[in-house]
Amino acid sequence: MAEYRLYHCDRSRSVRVRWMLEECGADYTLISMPLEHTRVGGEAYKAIHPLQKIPTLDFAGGRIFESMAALQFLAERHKPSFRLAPDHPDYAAFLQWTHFAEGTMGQYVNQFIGHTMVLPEAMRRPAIAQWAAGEIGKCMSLFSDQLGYRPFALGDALTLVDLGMGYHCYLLKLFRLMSDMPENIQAYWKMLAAREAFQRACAITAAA
Ligand SMILES: N[C@@H](CCC(=O)N[C@@H](CS)C(=O)NCC(=O)O)C(=O)O
Repeated sequence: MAEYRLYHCDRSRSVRVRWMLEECGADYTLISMPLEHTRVGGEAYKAIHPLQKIPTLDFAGGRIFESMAALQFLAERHKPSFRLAPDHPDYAAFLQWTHFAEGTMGQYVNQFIGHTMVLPEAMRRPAIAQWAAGEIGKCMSLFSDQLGYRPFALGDALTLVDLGMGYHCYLLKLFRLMSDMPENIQAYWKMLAAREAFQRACAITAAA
């Protein structure tokens, strides 16, 4: 049996975890299912994740269903170079931007996607989608300042911040918002999208 099982939906946050597993060269099985709002995976998946959200990373001795936590766990086990140690001068920035990806940016992305395509049409509110798109723009502008013209968010080496924010870049591209982003974000996205591990991670599965 593979070391990890990743419960996955195409284009969802599990792409982040799949990307990390690919970067790590980890041994994993992908369990792919359609992204169905509030009922992902049906009753069987409820036993794995009671909220039926994606992703879940399952392994001997545990289970994680927060994408950024899964990345951190995998970095500790397989890719310590993807995280900064507490005595590193950029450690505070590392924590700040790693959590920003889900804690701040993620909520606006959810609102935008929810009110443009995920929620049943009767529940969608264009004004909320518009507000969320504005907040996404502000978040990316702040991230653009952090990135500057360096290859990665914290400098010359890829860290978990790049997987966290890189996934959002992927969504911005899918939702045709990338061309509105600052020039350095567009260049950053192109470089991340060219990584073989990323390309394997976003390959569409039969369950789409
Ligand atoms: N903060 C969680 C978010 C998990 C989440 O909301 N996943 C979405 C897919 S990206 C989901 O499962 N949606 C199903 C639903 O809306 O019911 C993480 O980063 O893992």
